[in-house]
Amino acid sequence: MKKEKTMKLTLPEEELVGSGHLACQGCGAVLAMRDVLKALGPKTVYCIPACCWSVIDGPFPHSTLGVSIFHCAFETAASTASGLKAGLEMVGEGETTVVAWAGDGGTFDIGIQALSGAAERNEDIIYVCYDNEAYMNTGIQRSSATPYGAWTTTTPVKHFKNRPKKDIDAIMAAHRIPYQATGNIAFPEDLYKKAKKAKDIKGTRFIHIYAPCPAGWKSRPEDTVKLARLAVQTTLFPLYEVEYGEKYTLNIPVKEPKPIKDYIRLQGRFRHLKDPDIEQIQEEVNRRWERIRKLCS
Ligand SMILES: Cc1ncc(C[n+]2csc(CCOP(=O)(O)OP(=O)(O)O)c2C)c(N)n1
Ligand code: SF4
Ligand SMILES: [Mg+2]
Repeated sequence: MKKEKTMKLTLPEEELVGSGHLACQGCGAVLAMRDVLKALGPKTVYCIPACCWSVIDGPFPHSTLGVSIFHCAFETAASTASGLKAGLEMVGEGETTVVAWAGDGGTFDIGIQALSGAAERNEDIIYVCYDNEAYMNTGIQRSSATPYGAWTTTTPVKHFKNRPKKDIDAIMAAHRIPYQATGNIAFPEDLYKKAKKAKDIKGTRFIHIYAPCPAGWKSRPEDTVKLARLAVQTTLFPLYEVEYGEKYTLNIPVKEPKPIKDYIRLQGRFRHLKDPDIEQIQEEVNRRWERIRKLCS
């Protein structure tokens, strides 16, 4: 009989995400929070705008998180976090890490003005975007992070999304902030390391985490980690860091990329796509991967 391979994770065992949260089964956003909080530790304050995570946490006075949360308006994650940090400094709590934790809608779309302002001022905050590629909390509407070809309730099958995903990482690199990185829940040690590194840097830090959503992607909850891994193995979502908008480092090299079809066929949101549509997506993935590889070389 073939012996099963087992792998021991090197993450700390202490959990700051408790049981009893309100997320759907297989929610990638919860795994993202677990990995990041393990790195940041209890001396952290979160600022969460309207998104799935403002519900997942639980109704007041209960909370699944072992740290304080300030729930803010949808468009204000970065500006509220900047204010929180300034206030904490004034009362002698400047060592507390302040995190703005927002979805893709709150980051790529409605919160981008506040985020751009904070990044340009180099506010001393960590901004994390967990990207599930649509407005999930309000019923799966398309955002500018939704990929080409996807079904959502506002891009129905006959009019599937025909624009590419916005390149938020390039936008953030243009701000020349001290640190930014992409992260993925299927690579917890890489994500943990990045959050830890971000914690020790001053100024604006941005982490963009790929977080599958079975409810919105029409995927099986048990495929969440597999899908996230495939996003890296197909080079759809490369894992890299950028310092000051210039120094790019590739963290997970991919020697023989898997075909994007393997990733697409596991998700109901792409069920309507025909082979030529998938070939078009493959070409775009190859083109973008080539660009990132050049930047990282
Ligand atoms: C100004 C404003 N507009 C719209 C809403 C309604 N709303 C709440 S959460 C949400 C979707 C958030 O999407 P995203 O940021 O991607 O997070 P997700 O729900 O996917 O986790 C919307 C549209 C709101 N709360 N405030
Ligand atoms: S809708 Fe998606 S992101 Fe929101 S809790 Fe459910 S699985 Fe998580
Ligand atoms: Mg979203």
